[in-house]
Amino acid sequence: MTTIDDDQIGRARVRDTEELKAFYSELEEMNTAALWTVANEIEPWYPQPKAVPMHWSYEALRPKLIEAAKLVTGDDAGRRVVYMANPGRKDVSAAVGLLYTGLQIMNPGESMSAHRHAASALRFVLEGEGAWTIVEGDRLTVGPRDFAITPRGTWHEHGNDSDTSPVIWQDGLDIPLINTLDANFYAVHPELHQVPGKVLNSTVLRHGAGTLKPVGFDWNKKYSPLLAFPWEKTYEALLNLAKVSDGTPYDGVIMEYVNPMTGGSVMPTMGAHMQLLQAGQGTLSHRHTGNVVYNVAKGKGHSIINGQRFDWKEKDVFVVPSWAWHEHHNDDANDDACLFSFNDFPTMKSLDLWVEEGYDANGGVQYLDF
Ligand code: GTQ
Repeated sequence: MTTIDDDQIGRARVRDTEELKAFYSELEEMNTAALWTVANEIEPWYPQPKAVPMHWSYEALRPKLIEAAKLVTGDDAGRRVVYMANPGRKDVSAAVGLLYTGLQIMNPGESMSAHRHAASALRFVLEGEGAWTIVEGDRLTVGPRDFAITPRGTWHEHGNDSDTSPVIWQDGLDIPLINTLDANFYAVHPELHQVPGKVLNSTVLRHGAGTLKPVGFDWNKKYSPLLAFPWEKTYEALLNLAKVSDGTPYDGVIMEYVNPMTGGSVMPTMGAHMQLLQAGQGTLSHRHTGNVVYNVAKGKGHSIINGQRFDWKEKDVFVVPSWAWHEHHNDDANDDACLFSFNDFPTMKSLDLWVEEGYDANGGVQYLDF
């Protein structure tokens, strides 16, 4: 390993002089600059995320969502969302890294118009019984703790069929990433609404069998043809896995939502997990490239992120920036806790940028060089 010291040969260590300052001004007028004035900043020794670790309390935010539902109509807002603005990433409306997340509220009987974009989206339902979303003509009905995806370019629209209670779900999108890449597009549906097929949840009926793959069905898109992942099946799978495995030292019993055709991530830019921490369980700390947005699906506990403690309970949101040390603790001695999360790991991995290191049970660091 090299020494982290910028005053060495191989790093930029030119000191300012009057002559150099004049030279820099002349370069600036020519829309140029000297690399050595920025080199150490643009080539950091290790990742320097602008986003900071953050936690948002659902209890504190829920009244604001109810207020938003009175203040603006769905039609005027497009989507009625309060989003998580990381103090270090306000420039790109990101919650962490180049990931966006927000809490969307839909009043009883309300629906939002259909649209599509080059950014990919996902939802994790927090409350309400009447939620539906139509993705490429498939009408999906979703309830609390269900996970659903809206891959890039797919027409989608959302609504709430309940007569009595609002629907609140968490949106996750790669908007800041796609905008940073200057690759975003947006379109409003010409009819404002899609005509859904007669069969509800058709992608779940076709692809939701898990270990059984339909024969004679070709799929050449880069995202999962299965668009919704119900909580009951997810929790059952975690409980079953917990019978035969302790999971990983850093995450406990953890499973990835996958594209059933490939076993890979649900979308090419974003992946998602559900993990289970046994009653009283605490994990070892690790860090890796890649950013993660969490929602507490069940239980209460705390996470330590770069030395800072964040206490969480059901429906809270928290984020772990790239390369931040993190560990999770279930603070309930009698019941398990579950964390839903989504991430940019597929982006990191497909660009060959994945690096990970962690503590072992003896407190030593398993260092993996990049
Ligand atoms: O439902 O597609 O929270 O386009 C932000 C932007 C949700 C959506 C958001 C969006 C959506």
